[in-house]
Amino acid sequence: MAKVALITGITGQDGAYLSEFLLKKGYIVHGIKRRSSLFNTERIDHLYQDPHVEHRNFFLHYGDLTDSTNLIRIIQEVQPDEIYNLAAMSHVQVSFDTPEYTANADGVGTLRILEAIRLLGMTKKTRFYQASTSELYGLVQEVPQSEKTPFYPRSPYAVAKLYGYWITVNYREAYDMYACNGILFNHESPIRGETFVTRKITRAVARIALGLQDKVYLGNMSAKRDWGHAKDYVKAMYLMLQQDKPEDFVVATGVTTEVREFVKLAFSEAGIEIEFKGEGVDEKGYVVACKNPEYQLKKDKCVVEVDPRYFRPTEVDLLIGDPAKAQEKLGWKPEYDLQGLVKDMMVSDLKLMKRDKYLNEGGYQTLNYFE
Ligand code: NDP
Ligand code: GDR
Repeated sequence: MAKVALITGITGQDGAYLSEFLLKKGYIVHGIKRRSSLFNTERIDHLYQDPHVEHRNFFLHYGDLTDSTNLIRIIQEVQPDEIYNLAAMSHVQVSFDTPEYTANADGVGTLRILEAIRLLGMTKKTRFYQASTSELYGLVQEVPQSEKTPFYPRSPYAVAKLYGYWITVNYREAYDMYACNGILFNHESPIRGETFVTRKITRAVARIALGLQDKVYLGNMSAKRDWGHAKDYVKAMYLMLQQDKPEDFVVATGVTTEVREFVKLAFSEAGIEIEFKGEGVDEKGYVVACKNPEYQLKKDKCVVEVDPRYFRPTEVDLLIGDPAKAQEKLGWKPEYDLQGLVKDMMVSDLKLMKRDKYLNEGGYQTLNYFE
């Protein structure tokens, strides 16, 4: 019998990669998507199956983490062997604008699913994965951060996720459920949301190279993140649910990099060398050399500026994870390093922006905002 998985947040970056991964493993995959006034399934459209076709293995259900009865009904109908709770208002800066909603969806939303499993009498059948985050560490206590490092969340998002983390631990201990937290450090990809810093950078670099835009405005370029590839990280989620007993795991590369270094690497993938001058809000990035004859960028052109609107009320300065436990117990090993990640994202965004340029030249409007 094929295993059945239910993925919340299936339309997001991780939901899309996890769906592909589980389908390849022979799972029947169900996902919860939100109703929206426009189609919001671009990342999983290649997996879509017409409801009129027989022998489907991919199903979508309308739902929302803020709606208990909806979640109970879907879980009862689907009878999943595994639930991956990936749905969340996942943008740290936006959580300062929508703190109450973020608490409801990211914090209480986790409780709603756990409680649905319990009320339906499925605690022995259904294994549960919670998308916890390195944002829990927040204010630096120690590095590298491991499963034993104390938490100090620094945003409404991280505080909501702290509730999600502990309620998962509590249901595991109180009801003997197979429930785990994956404490995942930042992971990116060509389908990363356009407003997270890596994707904002790779899209902007591609647009600057192609002459579609002049420069990119960023916030705190001194922040350091441990960036991996989402394709590698969804494998760790799956592995966490295949063990003899449920445990929490850090998933990270163990390498940390400044935002400004990521900017340099992205430009470098396009054959453009840049250097930063100045400090704080006056720091700017200038072209040193453009080795790709396809792009017309002059030396000394300013291509990066700081805009304080992207500063956060409280920032997480340094994240670097210790993936030793995941490597030892799960046998997890990433295939991509940072260079490979940046290359994958740049190849994809250059292709996408060439398409946009072509469309613009034909008189069609394309997405051109960067908030
Ligand atoms: P995305 O923002 O790409 O995807 C989030 C998903 O959640 C989308 O499908 C979104 O739907 C859905 N969603 C948002 N709010 C609700 C709601 N109220 N009810 C139902 N669905 C909702 O995030 P990622 O794929 O990058 O991350 C997956 C999870 O992992 C998130 O929980 C995130 O917080 C967490 N995480 C991510 C890390 C990363 O670096 N990517 C690191 C650590 C943790 P829609 O498409 O309609 O917006
Ligand atoms: P993060 O990711 O907050 O770590 O959360 P993000 O890419 O938004 O920010 C990373 C760092 O870059 C700095 N930064 C900017 N960030 C954005 N978005 N836009 C900018 O212009 C900019 N300039 C500098 C930020 O200040 C920050 O320090 C991500 C999300 O996926 C969460 O859901 C997840 O839990 C964590 O990663 C792990």
